[in-house]
Amino acid sequence: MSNTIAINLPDIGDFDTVEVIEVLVKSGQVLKAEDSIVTLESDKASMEIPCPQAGVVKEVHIDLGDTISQGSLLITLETSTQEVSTEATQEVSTEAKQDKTSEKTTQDTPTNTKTNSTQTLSVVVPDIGDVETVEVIEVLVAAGDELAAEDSIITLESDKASMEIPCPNAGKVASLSVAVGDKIKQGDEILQLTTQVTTAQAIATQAIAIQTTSKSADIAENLPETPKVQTSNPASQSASQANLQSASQSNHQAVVNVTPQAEFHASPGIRKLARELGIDLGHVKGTGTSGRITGSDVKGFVKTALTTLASSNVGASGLPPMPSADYAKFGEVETLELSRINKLSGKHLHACWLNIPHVTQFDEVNINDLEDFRQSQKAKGIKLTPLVFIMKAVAVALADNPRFNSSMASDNQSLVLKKYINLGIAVDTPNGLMVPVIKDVPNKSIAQLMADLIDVSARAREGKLSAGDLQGGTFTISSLGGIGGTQFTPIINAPEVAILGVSRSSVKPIWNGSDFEPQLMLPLALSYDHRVIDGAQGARFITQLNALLSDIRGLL
Ligand code: CAO
Repeated sequence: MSNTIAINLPDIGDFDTVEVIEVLVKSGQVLKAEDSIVTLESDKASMEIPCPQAGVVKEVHIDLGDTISQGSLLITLETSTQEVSTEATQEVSTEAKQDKTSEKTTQDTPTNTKTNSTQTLSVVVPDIGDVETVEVIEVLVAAGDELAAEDSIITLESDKASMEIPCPNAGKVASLSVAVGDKIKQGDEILQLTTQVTTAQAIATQAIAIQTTSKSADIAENLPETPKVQTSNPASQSASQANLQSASQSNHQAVVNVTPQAEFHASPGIRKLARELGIDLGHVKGTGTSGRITGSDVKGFVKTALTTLASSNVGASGLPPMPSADYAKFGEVETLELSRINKLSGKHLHACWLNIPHVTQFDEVNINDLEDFRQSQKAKGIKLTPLVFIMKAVAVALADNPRFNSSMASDNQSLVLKKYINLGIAVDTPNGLMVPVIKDVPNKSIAQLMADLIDVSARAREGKLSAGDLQGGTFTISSLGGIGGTQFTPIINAPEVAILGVSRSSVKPIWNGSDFEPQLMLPLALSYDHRVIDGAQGARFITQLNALLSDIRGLL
Protein backbone atom coordinates (compact mmCIF):
# COMPACT_ATOMS: atom_id res chain seq x y z
CA MET A 1 0.00 0.00 0.00
CA SER A 2 1.19 3.52 -0.66
CA ASN A 3 0.41 6.91 0.75
CA THR A 4 0.97 10.38 -0.47
CA ILE A 5 2.31 12.51 2.31
CA ALA A 6 2.97 16.21 2.50
CA ILE A 7 6.44 17.32 3.48
CA ASN A 8 6.24 20.73 5.09
CA LEU A 9 8.93 23.14 6.12
CA PRO A 10 9.88 22.25 9.71
CA ASP A 11 10.77 24.70 12.47
CA ILE A 12 13.72 26.70 11.14
CA GLY A 13 14.59 28.56 14.28
CA ASP A 14 14.60 32.33 14.51
CA PHE A 15 13.56 33.05 10.95
CA ASP A 16 10.01 34.01 10.06
CA THR A 17 10.49 33.71 6.33
CA VAL A 18 13.30 32.42 4.18
CA GLU A 19 13.98 32.42 0.46
CA VAL A 20 14.21 29.31 -1.70
CA ILE A 21 17.57 29.59 -3.42
CA GLU A 22 17.78 26.05 -4.77
CA VAL A 23 15.21 23.33 -5.42
CA LEU A 24 17.07 20.04 -5.30
CA VAL A 25 14.36 17.59 -6.29
CA LYS A 26 12.07 17.00 -9.26
CA SER A 27 8.75 15.33 -9.62
CA GLY A 28 9.28 11.58 -10.04
CA GLN A 29 12.64 11.63 -8.27
CA VAL A 30 13.42 8.83 -5.85
CA LEU A 31 14.51 10.09 -2.46
CA LYS A 32 16.19 8.38 0.44
CA ALA A 33 15.48 9.56 3.95
CA GLU A 34 17.66 12.65 4.66
CA ASP A 35 18.14 13.54 0.99
CA SER A 36 18.06 17.33 0.69
CA ILE A 37 14.91 18.81 -0.79
CA VAL A 38 15.64 22.50 -0.88
CA THR A 39 18.24 25.11 0.05
CA LEU A 40 16.92 28.12 1.91
CA GLU A 41 18.63 31.37 2.66
CA SER A 42 17.87 34.07 5.16
CA ASP A 43 19.89 37.25 5.60
CA LYS A 44 21.96 35.40 8.21
CA ALA A 45 22.39 31.82 7.05
CA SER A 46 21.62 29.24 4.47
CA MET A 47 20.32 25.75 5.21
CA GLU A 48 19.31 22.60 3.44
CA ILE A 49 16.07 20.90 4.36
CA PRO A 50 16.24 17.10 4.35
CA CYS A 51 13.41 14.78 3.44
CA PRO A 52 12.28 12.97 6.58
CA GLN A 53 11.27 9.86 4.71
CA ALA A 54 12.11 7.84 1.61
CA GLY A 55 9.80 7.76 -1.35
CA VAL A 56 9.12 9.16 -4.80
CA VAL A 57 8.50 12.87 -5.26
CA LYS A 58 4.96 13.27 -6.52
CA GLU A 59 4.89 17.02 -6.83
CA VAL A 60 7.18 19.93 -6.01
CA HIS A 61 5.25 22.82 -4.49
CA ILE A 62 8.00 25.41 -4.27
CA ASP A 63 9.95 27.36 -6.80
CA LEU A 64 13.20 29.26 -6.92
CA GLY A 65 12.81 32.69 -5.32
CA ASP A 66 9.72 31.74 -3.27
CA THR A 67 9.59 33.14 0.24
CA ILE A 68 8.34 30.46 2.62
CA SER A 69 7.89 29.94 6.34
CA GLN A 70 7.45 27.13 8.84
CA GLY A 71 4.65 24.80 7.71
CA SER A 72 4.86 25.75 4.01
CA LEU A 73 4.26 22.74 1.76
CA LEU A 74 7.52 21.73 0.07
CA ILE A 75 6.69 18.52 -1.75
CA THR A 76 4.23 15.69 -1.77
CA LEU A 77 5.88 12.32 -1.52
CA GLU A 78 4.61 8.91 -2.45
CA THR A 79 5.64 6.45 0.15
CA SER A 80 4.46 3.34 1.89
CA THR A 81 3.82 2.48 5.51
CA GLN A 82 3.89 -1.27 4.87
CA GLU A 83 6.57 -3.85 5.31
CA VAL A 84 8.37 -4.17 2.01
CA SER A 85 7.08 -6.96 -0.16
CA THR A 86 6.76 -7.84 -3.80
CA GLU A 87 3.08 -6.97 -3.58
CA ALA A 88 3.89 -3.54 -2.22
CA THR A 89 6.22 -3.00 -5.16
CA GLN A 90 3.51 -3.88 -7.60
CA GLU A 91 0.96 -1.73 -5.84
CA VAL A 92 3.06 1.40 -5.76
CA SER A 93 4.28 0.75 -9.26
CA THR A 94 0.72 0.53 -10.52
CA GLU A 95 -0.14 3.75 -8.73
CA ALA A 96 2.82 5.45 -10.24
CA LYS A 97 1.54 4.60 -13.69
CA GLN A 98 -2.16 5.20 -13.05
CA ASP A 99 -2.34 8.85 -12.17
CA LYS A 100 -2.92 8.15 -8.48
CA THR A 101 -6.62 8.12 -7.79
CA SER A 102 -6.72 7.26 -4.11
CA GLU A 103 -4.22 9.59 -2.52
CA LYS A 104 -4.06 9.97 1.21
CA THR A 105 -2.26 13.09 2.35
CA THR A 106 -0.78 13.15 5.80
CA GLN A 107 1.30 15.80 7.53
CA ASP A 108 4.78 14.67 8.47
CA THR A 109 7.72 15.96 10.40
CA PRO A 110 11.41 15.22 10.02
CA THR A 111 11.41 12.83 12.97
CA ASN A 112 8.73 10.32 12.18
CA THR A 113 10.66 7.57 10.37
CA LYS A 114 10.14 4.18 12.01
CA THR A 115 13.06 2.09 13.15
CA ASN A 116 12.67 -1.64 12.79
CA SER A 117 16.07 -3.26 13.54
CA THR A 118 19.81 -3.02 12.90
CA GLN A 119 22.03 -4.84 10.46
CA THR A 120 25.75 -4.93 9.73
CA LEU A 121 26.85 -4.06 6.22
CA SER A 122 30.14 -4.41 4.45
CA VAL A 123 31.29 -1.14 2.88
CA VAL A 124 33.64 -1.82 0.01
CA VAL A 125 35.90 0.14 -2.34
CA PRO A 126 33.76 1.44 -5.21
CA ASP A 127 34.77 1.66 -8.84
CA ILE A 128 37.81 3.93 -8.75
CA GLY A 129 38.38 4.29 -12.44
CA ASP A 130 41.43 3.18 -14.35
CA VAL A 131 43.64 2.45 -11.37
CA GLU A 132 44.23 -1.14 -10.31
CA THR A 133 45.38 -0.81 -6.72
CA VAL A 134 45.56 2.31 -4.61
CA GLU A 135 47.14 3.08 -1.29
CA VAL A 136 45.18 4.04 1.79
CA ILE A 137 46.81 7.29 2.88
CA GLU A 138 44.27 8.34 5.48
CA VAL A 139 41.66 6.52 7.55
CA LEU A 140 39.15 9.16 8.53
CA VAL A 141 36.95 7.15 10.89
CA ALA A 142 37.37 4.81 13.86
CA ALA A 143 35.35 1.92 15.24
CA GLY A 144 32.38 3.30 17.14
CA ASP A 145 32.07 6.50 15.04
CA GLU A 146 28.55 7.47 14.04
CA LEU A 147 28.51 8.36 10.35
CA ALA A 148 26.06 10.18 8.14
CA ALA A 149 25.62 8.99 4.59
CA GLU A 150 28.34 10.53 2.38
CA ASP A 151 30.76 11.12 5.24
CA SER A 152 34.28 10.47 3.98
CA ILE A 153 35.77 7.31 5.42
CA ILE A 154 39.19 6.90 3.81
CA THR A 155 41.50 8.73 1.43
CA LEU A 156 43.11 6.73 -1.34
CA GLU A 157 46.05 7.74 -3.45
CA SER A 158 47.32 6.41 -6.74
CA ASP A 159 50.31 7.78 -8.65
CA LYS A 160 47.91 10.09 -10.49
CA ALA A 161 45.31 11.28 -8.02
CA SER A 162 43.95 11.06 -4.53
CA MET A 163 40.30 10.61 -3.64
CA GLU A 164 38.11 10.41 -0.58
CA ILE A 165 35.68 7.54 -0.41
CA PRO A 166 32.28 8.41 1.05
CA CYS A 167 30.19 6.09 3.20
CA PRO A 168 27.12 5.02 1.22
CA ASN A 169 24.89 4.79 4.30
CA ALA A 170 24.44 6.33 7.70
CA GLY A 171 25.41 4.09 10.59
CA LYS A 172 27.95 3.21 13.24
CA VAL A 173 31.40 1.86 12.33
CA ALA A 174 31.45 -1.69 13.72
CA SER A 175 35.00 -2.47 12.65
CA LEU A 176 37.66 -1.25 10.24
CA SER A 177 39.09 -3.60 7.63
CA VAL A 178 41.87 -1.33 6.32
CA ALA A 179 44.78 0.63 7.75
CA VAL A 180 47.02 3.43 6.45
CA GLY A 181 49.51 2.03 3.95
CA ASP A 182 47.28 -0.85 2.79
CA LYS A 183 47.09 -1.37 -0.96
CA ILE A 184 43.48 -2.02 -1.90
CA LYS A 185 41.35 -2.38 -5.01
CA GLN A 186 37.74 -2.17 -6.11
CA GLY A 187 35.53 -4.50 -4.08
CA ASP A 188 37.85 -4.78 -1.04
CA GLU A 189 36.11 -4.26 2.26
CA ILE A 190 36.82 -0.94 3.97
CA LEU A 191 34.70 -1.33 7.08
CA GLN A 192 31.69 -2.97 8.63
CA LEU A 193 28.82 -0.60 9.34
CA THR A 194 25.91 -1.16 11.68
CA THR A 195 22.84 0.56 10.30
CA GLN A 196 19.28 1.09 11.43
CA VAL A 197 16.87 -0.62 9.05
CA THR A 198 13.86 1.63 8.85
CA THR A 199 10.69 1.17 6.96
CA ALA A 200 11.69 4.19 4.97
CA GLN A 201 14.98 2.65 3.88
CA ALA A 202 13.27 -0.56 2.88
CA ILE A 203 10.82 1.48 0.85
CA ALA A 204 13.67 3.36 -0.79
CA THR A 205 15.03 0.06 -2.03
CA GLN A 206 11.62 -0.80 -3.33
CA ALA A 207 11.19 2.57 -4.94
CA ILE A 208 14.30 1.99 -6.99
CA ALA A 209 12.80 -1.29 -8.10
CA ILE A 210 9.58 0.49 -9.04
CA GLN A 211 11.47 2.96 -11.16
CA THR A 212 13.26 0.16 -12.92
CA THR A 213 10.10 -1.65 -13.90
CA SER A 214 8.07 1.47 -14.75
CA LYS A 215 7.77 2.53 -18.38
CA SER A 216 6.56 5.98 -17.40
CA ALA A 217 8.58 8.55 -19.33
CA ASP A 218 8.72 11.18 -16.60
CA ILE A 219 9.81 8.63 -14.05
CA ALA A 220 12.36 7.10 -16.41
CA GLU A 221 13.79 10.58 -16.94
CA ASN A 222 14.58 10.76 -13.25
CA LEU A 223 16.04 7.30 -12.89
CA PRO A 224 19.21 7.37 -10.87
CA GLU A 225 22.14 6.06 -12.86
CA THR A 226 22.60 3.10 -10.60
CA PRO A 227 22.45 0.08 -12.87
CA LYS A 228 23.88 -2.31 -10.31
CA VAL A 229 21.14 -1.46 -7.83
CA GLN A 230 18.54 -1.87 -10.47
CA THR A 231 19.76 -5.29 -11.52
CA SER A 232 20.37 -6.51 -7.99
CA ASN A 233 17.56 -8.37 -6.29
CA PRO A 234 15.06 -5.50 -5.92
CA ALA A 235 12.28 -7.50 -4.32
CA SER A 236 14.23 -8.70 -1.31
CA GLN A 237 12.78 -7.71 2.05
CA SER A 238 15.92 -6.07 3.33
CA ALA A 239 18.94 -4.82 1.54
CA SER A 240 21.43 -7.65 1.42
CA GLN A 241 25.15 -7.15 1.84
CA ALA A 242 25.58 -7.77 -1.88
CA ASN A 243 23.03 -5.08 -2.67
CA LEU A 244 24.79 -2.55 -0.55
CA GLN A 245 28.11 -3.34 -2.11
CA SER A 246 26.55 -2.77 -5.50
CA ALA A 247 24.91 0.39 -4.26
CA SER A 248 28.24 1.65 -3.05
CA GLN A 249 29.89 0.88 -6.37
CA SER A 250 27.14 2.30 -8.48
CA ASN A 251 26.94 5.33 -6.25
CA HIS A 252 30.48 6.07 -7.29
CA GLN A 253 29.64 5.46 -10.93
CA ALA A 254 26.81 7.92 -10.58
CA VAL A 255 29.35 10.39 -9.22
CA VAL A 256 31.45 9.90 -12.29
CA ASN A 257 28.72 9.87 -14.89
CA VAL A 258 25.58 11.66 -13.78
CA THR A 259 26.22 15.31 -12.99
CA PRO A 260 25.83 17.37 -16.14
CA GLN A 261 28.29 20.22 -16.58
CA ALA A 262 25.66 22.92 -16.60
CA GLU A 263 23.53 21.51 -13.78
CA PHE A 264 24.98 20.87 -10.39
CA HIS A 265 23.81 21.08 -6.83
CA ALA A 266 25.90 22.76 -4.19
CA SER A 267 25.11 24.78 -1.11
CA PRO A 268 25.86 28.52 -1.06
CA GLY A 269 28.82 27.85 1.22
CA ILE A 270 30.35 25.46 -1.31
CA ARG A 271 29.60 27.87 -4.16
CA LYS A 272 31.37 30.63 -2.23
CA LEU A 273 34.36 28.37 -1.57
CA ALA A 274 34.50 27.47 -5.28
CA ARG A 275 34.35 31.15 -6.25
CA GLU A 276 37.20 31.96 -3.87
CA LEU A 277 39.31 29.14 -5.30
CA GLY A 278 38.36 30.03 -8.88
CA ILE A 279 36.82 26.60 -9.47
CA ASP A 280 34.05 26.02 -11.99
CA LEU A 281 31.71 23.68 -10.08
CA GLY A 282 30.46 22.34 -13.40
CA HIS A 283 33.70 20.36 -13.51
CA VAL A 284 33.38 18.96 -9.99
CA LYS A 285 31.67 15.62 -9.54
CA GLY A 286 29.31 15.62 -6.60
CA THR A 287 29.35 12.65 -4.25
CA GLY A 288 26.69 13.97 -1.87
CA THR A 289 23.07 13.02 -1.87
CA SER A 290 21.52 13.36 -5.31
CA GLY A 291 24.94 14.18 -6.70
CA ARG A 292 25.37 17.27 -4.53
CA ILE A 293 28.84 18.74 -4.45
CA THR A 294 30.32 18.59 -0.96
CA GLY A 295 33.32 20.30 0.61
CA SER A 296 35.27 17.04 0.21
CA ASP A 297 34.46 17.03 -3.50
CA VAL A 298 35.86 20.54 -3.91
CA LYS A 299 38.97 19.66 -1.88
CA GLY A 300 39.38 16.45 -3.86
CA PHE A 301 39.08 18.40 -7.11
CA VAL A 302 41.82 20.81 -6.03
CA LYS A 303 44.04 17.96 -4.79
CA THR A 304 43.62 16.08 -8.04
CA ALA A 305 44.32 19.19 -10.08
CA LEU A 306 47.49 19.91 -8.12
CA THR A 307 48.64 16.30 -8.25
CA THR A 308 48.00 16.16 -11.97
CA LEU A 309 49.88 19.39 -12.47
CA ALA A 310 52.81 18.17 -10.38
CA SER A 311 53.00 14.87 -12.24
CA SER A 312 52.40 16.37 -15.66
CA ASN A 313 55.19 17.38 -17.97
CA VAL A 314 54.83 21.04 -17.09
CA GLY A 315 57.22 23.12 -14.96
CA ALA A 316 56.14 25.75 -12.44
CA SER A 317 56.54 28.43 -15.09
CA GLY A 318 54.01 26.64 -17.24
CA LEU A 319 56.80 25.68 -19.67
CA PRO A 320 57.85 22.13 -20.34
CA PRO A 321 60.97 21.39 -18.28
CA MET A 322 64.29 20.70 -19.96
CA PRO A 323 65.04 17.00 -20.30
CA SER A 324 67.81 15.69 -18.06
CA ALA A 325 70.68 13.82 -19.63
CA ASP A 326 73.35 11.42 -18.46
CA TYR A 327 76.41 13.37 -19.60
CA ALA A 328 78.82 10.96 -17.90
CA LYS A 329 77.80 8.36 -20.45
CA PHE A 330 79.85 10.21 -23.05
CA GLY A 331 82.95 11.10 -21.06
CA GLU A 332 84.33 12.48 -17.82
CA VAL A 333 82.29 15.23 -16.15
CA GLU A 334 82.58 17.39 -13.07
CA THR A 335 79.71 19.01 -11.17
CA LEU A 336 80.21 22.65 -10.22
CA GLU A 337 77.79 24.12 -7.68
CA LEU A 338 76.42 27.51 -8.77
CA SER A 339 77.50 30.39 -6.56
CA ARG A 340 74.91 32.09 -4.40
CA ILE A 341 75.08 35.11 -6.72
CA ASN A 342 74.66 32.87 -9.78
CA LYS A 343 71.54 31.36 -8.25
CA LEU A 344 70.05 34.69 -7.22
CA SER A 345 70.81 36.53 -10.43
CA GLY A 346 69.75 33.52 -12.50
CA LYS A 347 66.34 33.45 -10.87
CA HIS A 348 65.91 37.21 -11.32
CA LEU A 349 67.03 37.17 -14.95
CA HIS A 350 64.73 34.27 -15.73
CA ALA A 351 61.76 36.11 -14.21
CA CYS A 352 62.63 39.28 -16.15
CA TRP A 353 63.05 37.40 -19.39
CA LEU A 354 59.75 35.53 -18.99
CA ASN A 355 57.68 38.46 -17.74
CA ILE A 356 58.77 41.32 -19.96
CA PRO A 357 58.11 41.51 -23.69
CA HIS A 358 61.58 42.55 -24.83
CA VAL A 359 62.52 44.38 -28.00
CA THR A 360 66.17 45.06 -28.72
CA GLN A 361 67.09 48.01 -30.88
CA PHE A 362 70.67 48.15 -32.27
CA ASP A 363 72.82 51.03 -33.42
CA GLU A 364 76.44 51.91 -34.11
CA VAL A 365 77.97 55.15 -32.94
CA ASN A 366 80.92 56.88 -34.55
CA ILE A 367 83.14 57.56 -31.50
CA ASN A 368 86.21 58.98 -33.25
CA ASP A 369 85.93 62.30 -31.38
CA LEU A 370 85.23 60.57 -28.08
CA GLU A 371 88.26 58.33 -28.58
CA ASP A 372 90.48 61.34 -29.47
CA PHE A 373 89.38 63.11 -26.29
CA ARG A 374 89.85 59.95 -24.21
CA GLN A 375 93.36 59.42 -25.55
CA SER A 376 94.21 63.07 -24.89
CA GLN A 377 93.16 62.65 -21.26
CA LYS A 378 95.05 59.38 -21.01
CA ALA A 379 98.18 61.23 -22.15
CA LYS A 380 97.69 63.53 -19.17
CA GLY A 381 97.40 60.53 -16.87
CA ILE A 382 93.61 60.72 -16.60
CA LYS A 383 91.94 57.35 -17.16
CA LEU A 384 88.53 57.54 -18.76
CA THR A 385 86.83 54.54 -20.31
CA PRO A 386 84.10 54.94 -22.98
CA LEU A 387 81.59 53.78 -20.38
CA VAL A 388 81.58 57.02 -18.39
CA PHE A 389 80.71 59.03 -21.51
CA ILE A 390 77.96 56.53 -22.23
CA MET A 391 76.65 56.96 -18.67
CA LYS A 392 76.55 60.70 -19.10
CA ALA A 393 74.77 60.42 -22.47
CA VAL A 394 72.24 57.95 -21.05
CA ALA A 395 71.45 60.35 -18.19
CA VAL A 396 70.70 63.14 -20.69
CA ALA A 397 68.53 60.85 -22.84
CA LEU A 398 66.65 59.59 -19.75
CA ALA A 399 65.91 63.14 -18.65
CA ASP A 400 64.48 63.82 -22.10
CA ASN A 401 62.56 60.50 -22.29
CA PRO A 402 60.97 59.95 -18.85
CA ARG A 403 59.26 56.65 -19.83
CA PHE A 404 62.71 55.03 -20.01
CA ASN A 405 63.29 56.06 -16.39
CA SER A 406 60.03 54.55 -15.13
CA SER A 407 58.61 51.35 -13.71
CA MET A 408 55.29 49.71 -14.29
CA ALA A 409 52.94 50.07 -11.29
CA SER A 410 52.16 46.76 -9.61
CA ASP A 411 48.68 46.62 -11.16
CA ASN A 412 50.22 47.12 -14.63
CA GLN A 413 47.79 50.00 -15.20
CA SER A 414 50.13 52.97 -14.80
CA LEU A 415 53.77 54.04 -14.87
CA VAL A 416 55.80 55.34 -11.98
CA LEU A 417 58.04 58.07 -13.42
CA LYS A 418 61.15 58.61 -11.33
CA LYS A 419 62.51 62.13 -11.03
CA TYR A 420 65.98 60.88 -10.15
CA ILE A 421 68.45 59.10 -12.42
CA ASN A 422 70.52 56.32 -10.85
CA LEU A 423 72.37 53.97 -13.17
CA GLY A 424 72.95 50.31 -12.45
CA ILE A 425 76.23 49.10 -13.93
CA ALA A 426 76.63 45.37 -14.59
CA VAL A 427 79.94 44.23 -13.13
CA ASP A 428 81.59 40.92 -13.88
CA THR A 429 82.91 39.45 -10.60
CA PRO A 430 84.56 36.09 -9.84
CA ASN A 431 81.34 35.02 -8.11
CA GLY A 432 79.02 36.17 -10.87
CA LEU A 433 77.15 39.19 -12.14
CA MET A 434 76.46 42.09 -9.76
CA VAL A 435 74.75 45.39 -10.51
CA PRO A 436 75.85 48.20 -8.18
CA VAL A 437 74.06 51.49 -8.63
CA ILE A 438 75.75 54.84 -9.26
CA LYS A 439 73.43 57.50 -7.89
CA ASP A 440 72.53 60.97 -9.14
CA VAL A 441 74.38 60.63 -12.45
CA PRO A 442 73.17 63.96 -14.03
CA ASN A 443 74.84 65.91 -11.26
CA LYS A 444 78.21 64.20 -11.49
CA SER A 445 81.14 65.10 -13.75
CA ILE A 446 82.75 62.61 -16.11
CA ALA A 447 85.75 62.43 -13.76
CA GLN A 448 83.51 61.83 -10.75
CA LEU A 449 81.65 59.10 -12.61
CA MET A 450 84.94 57.41 -13.46
CA ALA A 451 85.96 57.50 -9.81
CA ASP A 452 82.60 56.06 -8.76
CA LEU A 453 82.81 53.35 -11.40
CA ILE A 454 86.29 52.27 -10.32
CA ASP A 455 85.15 52.27 -6.69
CA VAL A 456 81.97 50.21 -7.08
CA SER A 457 83.43 47.73 -9.56
CA ALA A 458 86.40 47.12 -7.25
CA ARG A 459 84.13 46.63 -4.24
CA ALA A 460 81.84 44.37 -6.27
CA ARG A 461 84.77 42.13 -7.20
CA GLU A 462 85.95 42.06 -3.59
CA GLY A 463 82.45 41.24 -2.33
CA LYS A 464 82.31 44.46 -0.35
CA LEU A 465 79.15 46.05 -1.70
CA SER A 466 76.50 47.07 0.81
CA ALA A 467 72.78 46.53 0.26
CA GLY A 468 72.42 50.27 -0.39
CA ASP A 469 74.98 50.05 -3.24
CA LEU A 470 72.66 47.64 -5.04
CA GLN A 471 69.39 49.55 -4.65
CA GLY A 472 67.59 52.44 -6.28
CA GLY A 473 68.61 51.96 -9.91
CA THR A 474 66.40 53.43 -12.63
CA PHE A 475 68.19 52.13 -15.76
CA THR A 476 71.02 49.66 -16.28
CA ILE A 477 74.07 49.61 -18.56
CA SER A 478 75.85 46.38 -19.33
CA SER A 479 79.19 47.01 -20.98
CA LEU A 480 81.14 44.12 -22.45
CA GLY A 481 83.26 46.52 -24.52
CA GLY A 482 86.38 45.83 -22.51
CA ILE A 483 86.06 42.13 -23.35
CA GLY A 484 84.90 41.87 -26.97
CA GLY A 485 81.99 40.78 -29.12
CA THR A 486 80.06 42.67 -31.76
CA GLN A 487 76.52 42.74 -30.31
CA PHE A 488 74.36 41.09 -27.64
CA THR A 489 70.80 41.42 -26.41
CA PRO A 490 70.73 42.49 -22.75
CA ILE A 491 67.90 41.36 -20.45
CA ILE A 492 65.94 44.17 -18.80
CA ASN A 493 66.64 44.44 -15.07
CA ALA A 494 63.03 44.64 -13.76
CA PRO A 495 61.37 46.65 -12.38
CA GLU A 496 63.28 48.92 -14.73
CA VAL A 497 61.93 49.13 -18.28
CA ALA A 498 65.07 49.42 -20.40
CA ILE A 499 68.75 48.49 -20.48
CA LEU A 500 71.67 49.47 -22.71
CA GLY A 501 74.18 46.87 -23.87
CA VAL A 502 77.59 48.13 -25.03
CA SER A 503 79.91 46.01 -27.14
CA ARG A 504 83.51 46.52 -28.23
CA SER A 505 84.20 49.34 -30.65
CA SER A 506 86.05 48.56 -33.83
CA VAL A 507 87.31 50.46 -36.84
CA LYS A 508 85.00 50.07 -39.82
CA PRO A 509 84.94 51.52 -43.35
CA ILE A 510 82.16 54.11 -43.36
CA TRP A 511 80.93 55.68 -46.59
CA ASN A 512 81.15 59.50 -46.42
CA GLY A 513 79.31 60.12 -49.71
CA SER A 514 82.36 59.78 -51.94
CA ASP A 515 84.78 57.48 -50.08
CA PHE A 516 85.01 54.83 -47.40
CA GLU A 517 86.70 56.25 -44.32
CA PRO A 518 88.03 54.27 -41.38
CA GLN A 519 85.85 55.17 -38.38
CA LEU A 520 85.75 53.83 -34.80
CA MET A 521 82.26 52.44 -34.39
CA LEU A 522 80.71 51.55 -31.04
CA PRO A 523 77.88 48.95 -31.10
CA LEU A 524 74.90 49.69 -28.83
CA ALA A 525 71.91 47.50 -28.08
CA LEU A 526 68.88 48.96 -26.31
CA SER A 527 66.41 46.42 -24.89
CA TYR A 528 63.10 47.90 -23.75
CA ASP A 529 59.81 46.73 -22.30
CA HIS A 530 57.40 46.93 -25.21
CA ARG A 531 54.45 47.34 -22.83
CA VAL A 532 55.95 50.67 -21.79
CA ILE A 533 57.97 51.81 -24.77
CA ASP A 534 56.90 51.88 -28.39
CA GLY A 535 59.33 50.98 -31.15
CA ALA A 536 59.48 54.58 -32.36
CA GLN A 537 60.35 55.80 -28.86
CA GLY A 538 63.08 53.13 -28.67
CA ALA A 539 64.53 54.21 -31.99
CA ARG A 540 64.43 57.91 -30.96
CA PHE A 541 66.16 57.15 -27.66
CA ILE A 542 69.04 55.27 -29.26
CA THR A 543 69.33 57.89 -32.00
CA GLN A 544 69.67 60.59 -29.35
CA LEU A 545 72.34 58.53 -27.59
CA ASN A 546 74.12 58.18 -30.91
CA ALA A 547 74.09 61.95 -31.43
CA LEU A 548 75.32 62.67 -27.88
CA LEU A 549 78.20 60.18 -28.15
CA SER A 550 79.21 61.19 -31.70
CA ASP A 551 79.71 64.74 -30.53
CA ILE A 552 80.68 64.71 -26.85
CA ARG A 553 80.83 68.48 -26.46
CA GLY A 554 77.32 68.39 -25.01
CA LEU A 555 78.47 65.96 -22.35
CA LEU A 556 81.59 67.67 -21.08
N1 CAO B 1 85.08 49.33 -26.87
C1 CAO B 1 86.40 49.27 -26.89
N2 CAO B 1 87.14 49.29 -25.76
C2 CAO B 1 86.51 49.38 -24.60
C3 CAO B 1 85.14 49.47 -24.52
C4 CAO B 1 84.42 49.46 -25.73
N3 CAO B 1 83.09 49.52 -25.75
N4 CAO B 1 84.80 49.55 -23.23
C5 CAO B 1 85.92 49.50 -22.51
N5 CAO B 1 86.95 49.40 -23.34
C6 CAO B 1 88.31 49.36 -22.97
C7 CAO B 1 88.62 50.38 -21.88
O1 CAO B 1 88.82 51.62 -22.42
C8 CAO B 1 89.82 49.77 -21.25
O2 CAO B 1 90.92 49.98 -22.07
P1 CAO B 1 91.99 51.08 -21.68
O3 CAO B 1 92.51 50.72 -20.34
O4 CAO B 1 92.96 50.97 -22.77
O5 CAO B 1 91.28 52.36 -21.70
C9 CAO B 1 89.52 48.28 -21.33
O6 CAO B 1 88.57 48.11 -22.36
C10 CAO B 1 88.94 47.68 -20.08
O7 CAO B 1 87.89 48.47 -19.60
P2 CAO B 1 87.11 48.04 -18.29
O8 CAO B 1 86.23 46.94 -18.64
O9 CAO B 1 88.06 47.78 -17.20
O10 CAO B 1 86.35 49.31 -17.87
P3 CAO B 1 84.90 49.81 -18.28
O11 CAO B 1 84.71 51.11 -17.65
O12 CAO B 1 84.67 49.74 -19.70
O13 CAO B 1 83.95 48.78 -17.57
C11 CAO B 1 83.01 47.45 -15.87
C12 CAO B 1 83.84 48.66 -16.18
C13 CAO B 1 82.95 47.26 -14.38
C14 CAO B 1 81.64 47.66 -16.44
C15 CAO B 1 83.63 46.23 -16.55
O14 CAO B 1 84.91 45.99 -16.02
C16 CAO B 1 82.83 44.98 -16.45
O15 CAO B 1 82.80 44.31 -15.42
N6 CAO B 1 82.19 44.64 -17.56
C17 CAO B 1 81.41 43.41 -17.60
C18 CAO B 1 79.95 43.74 -17.48
C19 CAO B 1 79.17 42.48 -17.66
O16 CAO B 1 79.56 41.43 -17.19
N7 CAO B 1 78.08 42.60 -18.38
C20 CAO B 1 77.30 41.47 -18.71
C21 CAO B 1 76.09 41.48 -17.90
S1 CAO B 1 75.00 40.27 -18.39
O17 CAO B 1 75.78 38.94 -18.07
